[in-house]
Amino acid sequence: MGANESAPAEDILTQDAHHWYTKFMKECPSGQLSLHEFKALLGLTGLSPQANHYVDQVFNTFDLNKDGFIDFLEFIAAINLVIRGKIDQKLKWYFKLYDADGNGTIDKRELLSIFTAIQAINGNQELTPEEFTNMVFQKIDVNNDGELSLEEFISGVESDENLLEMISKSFDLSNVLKIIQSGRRHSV
Ligand SMILES: [Ca+2]
Ligand SMILES: [Ca+2]
Ligand SMILES: [Ca+2]
Repeated sequence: MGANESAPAEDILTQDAHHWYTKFMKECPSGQLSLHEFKALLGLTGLSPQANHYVDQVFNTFDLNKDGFIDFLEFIAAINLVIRGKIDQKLKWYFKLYDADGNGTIDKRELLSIFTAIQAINGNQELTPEEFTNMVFQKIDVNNDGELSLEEFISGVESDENLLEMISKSFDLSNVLKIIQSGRRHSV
């Protein structure tokens, strides 16, 4: 008790957690967000199959205990990680997201499909998904086997500021957060 170390970041986090909880419960009174509600909440309906697949994958990555719902703790963990996590943690998380078949490496097809989907959601980007994918592999597939290991991915992206920025931008959740923060309701 009375530990005197100041941890402003954590104080802010506690306040935020309460704020997020209120928003979350308002949107999702059951406290368990289904995939359908998740999509409705974010206005992600009527997507192309590829974009839809990406959203499914984001949902599954958030659903840490794999029970098919995002509960408040999982929701906070995801937000927390995406907003405030250390670069390492974030990259691990992105890696998991991009490794669609979960075999522990990212191949070109996986990266291409995720960037095609992201582009479908985010709209215009400077590079086509193909150009982007090829660039990423050129830069960070160190042993040139056409697959990105977790090591290659993390050390490669970490050591390349442009790439890091592009990867971070491609998974910018600020729109999502804005929607939730504004307390938008979806029809139940
Ligand atoms: Ca869950
Ligand atoms: Ca894979
Ligand atoms: Ca490799």
